This record gives sequence, structure tokens and C-alpha cells, in this order.
Amino acid sequence: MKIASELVQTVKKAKYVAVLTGAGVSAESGIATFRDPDGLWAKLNPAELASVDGFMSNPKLVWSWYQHRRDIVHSTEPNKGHYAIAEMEKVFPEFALITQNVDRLHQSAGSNDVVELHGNIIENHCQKCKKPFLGETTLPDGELPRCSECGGMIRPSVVWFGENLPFEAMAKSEEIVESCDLFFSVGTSAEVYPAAALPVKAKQYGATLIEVNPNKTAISHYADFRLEAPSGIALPILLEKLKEIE
Ligand code: BJW
Ligand code: ZN
Repeated sequence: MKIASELVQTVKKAKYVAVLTGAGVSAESGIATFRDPDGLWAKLNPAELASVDGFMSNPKLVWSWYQHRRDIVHSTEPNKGHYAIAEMEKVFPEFALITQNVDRLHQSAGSNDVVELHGNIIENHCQKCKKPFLGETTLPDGELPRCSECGGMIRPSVVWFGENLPFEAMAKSEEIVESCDLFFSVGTSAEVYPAAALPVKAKQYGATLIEVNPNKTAISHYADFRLEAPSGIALPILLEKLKEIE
């Protein structure tokens, strides 16, 4: 894979690098994306499975789908893309990682201070009183657990459509896009807001925008550079190139 020397030079000079990741980064670990032709939303209805209304209408169905996805996540490992992003933290004077992913594979790869915009699939909380749930999650007949405090239904700690993103994660992301000088958008279709606005805002605040994605996205036309390859291939090669010009 060829990487333009202008791109490598730009990355080399950067002082504050920010990375926004999406499902594509975990694709090479065997976790399905959402909007690719073989992605989750090609077969399943997001309104039924990833909204509060969907959960309230059929809690058992939604709970069992998340239990299934949790099993998949627990059987996977970070890939070369995750490890390259973890290494980037050590390469640049300042670095920030914002992810839409709920699988915690960035943390498993060694990334610190990950800003999780859409929560995570590992933890659970009560839909009614929001209290974290630490009890047994696998019950007979696929029943979902109930809150010991208020009897409410337990749900995964992800962000569903129509729900606000965690305030602190959003505030931190705004701060990052205002301050970074280089912004990578990696493995995201950039179709889900407010996350999709971050690369655009970073550029408006003066950062160079690099997109890493084998396919064109909603923000491709806006990027200063594109690395049109899987992140597990493009990012390790980019890191090698940076070392070569040390
Ligand atoms: C590779 C690769 C490889 C493949 N290497 N790349 C403004 C305008 C319009 C709509 C809205 C708006 N503001 C809010 C909305 C509504 C809504 C929204 O954005 N809808 C759009 C779909 C139109 N947003 C919300 O509801 C958000 N909340 C909110 O805004 O609250 C305020 C509010 C409330 C009420 C009304 C209005 C405002 C919440 C969004 C929550 C998203 N939740 C999900 C599910 C999480 C839980 C779970 O996992 O089940 O998050 S949906 C799903 O999409 C998931 C992802 O994080 C998210 C983004 O997807 P991502 O990561 O980009 O994946 P894909 O599949 O789309 O793309 C993968 C990419 O990888 C592709 O480009 C491939 O090419 C690439 N790829 N292999 C690199 N190897
Ligand atoms: Zn409760």
C-alpha cells in the first residue's frame, strides 16, 4: 500500500492528534459493522433493537440480541488497527481517542482515556432508575434481570437512537475537536450524529482531516487525505513510515 509522502510529512509534524473510530476498526476482529452490505442493519431493524421504544415493546428480544453480541465481543481480540491506535498515543506529544464502538477493544489493545460516545456493551444499568447493575445477567428462558432497587428492567449501557450521548463524553469531544491539529476519522460511515459532526467541526477549527476507510463515506469529500484501505493495514504502515523519517 502506497502512502503519499505529503500525508506522512503532515502526520509527522502534528502536535495534537485526535482519532475518531467506528465499527470498521473492529471489523477485522470479526465484529460486524452496522451499515455495510453485510452489516447488522442490512438484516435487522435498528428501531426495534436499538431504541428505547423497541426495548419497551419487546424487552426479551432486545436483551437476547445484546447477550448474543456480548458473547461475540467476549470471544474476540483487538486487531492490528486497535494496536496501531494504541501506539499512536505514545508517538505524538498530545493524543486523544474518541470511539463510537461499544466493544472495549481499544482498551484491551492498551489505549488509555478512551472517550466512549455510545457507551459500552459490557456494562448494564436499570432503564428506570439508571442504577448500575452488577448481578447475574444470564437467566433461565432468556429472561432479563430486574433492578434490586426499583424492579425496573435491566438494559445494556449503550446509547440507543433518540437517547442523549453521555454529557462528559460529548463535552470532552467538543474540547478535543477545538484543540487538535490533526484529526483521523477511522472506520466510520459518519452517518450517525452527533458523532458524525466531529470530523467536520475539527476541520472547521483548523485541523487537517484524514479519513481511513476502504469505502467512501458521508465525509470523504471533506477529507484532506484518504487512506483507502482497512485500518488494520493502513495504520501500521503509516506508523512504519513515520519511524522511517525519524
Ligand atoms: C472499515 C473496515 C475496515 C469496514 N477498516 N474501515 C442530526 C441529523 C440527523 C439525525 C440526527 C441528528 N442528530 C441526532 C439524530 C438522530 C440520530 C441519528 O444520527 N440518526 C442518523 C442515522 C440519521 N442520532 C441519535 O439518535 C443519537 N442521539 C442524539 O442525537 O441525541 C439527541 C437527540 C435526541 C432525540 C432527537 C434528536 C436528537 C444517538 C445515536 C446512537 C447510535 N447508537 C448505535 C447503536 C449502539 C449500541 C449497539 O451497538 O447496539 O451506535 S447505532 C450504530 O451506528 C452504533 C454505532 O456506534 C453508530 C455509528 O456506526 P459506525 O461506527 O459508523 O458503523 P457503520 O457500520 O455505519 O460504518 C462502518 C464503516 O467502516 C463503513 O464506512 C465501512 O466502509 C468501514 N469499514 N471495514 C476501516 N476493516
Ligand atoms: Zn432501578
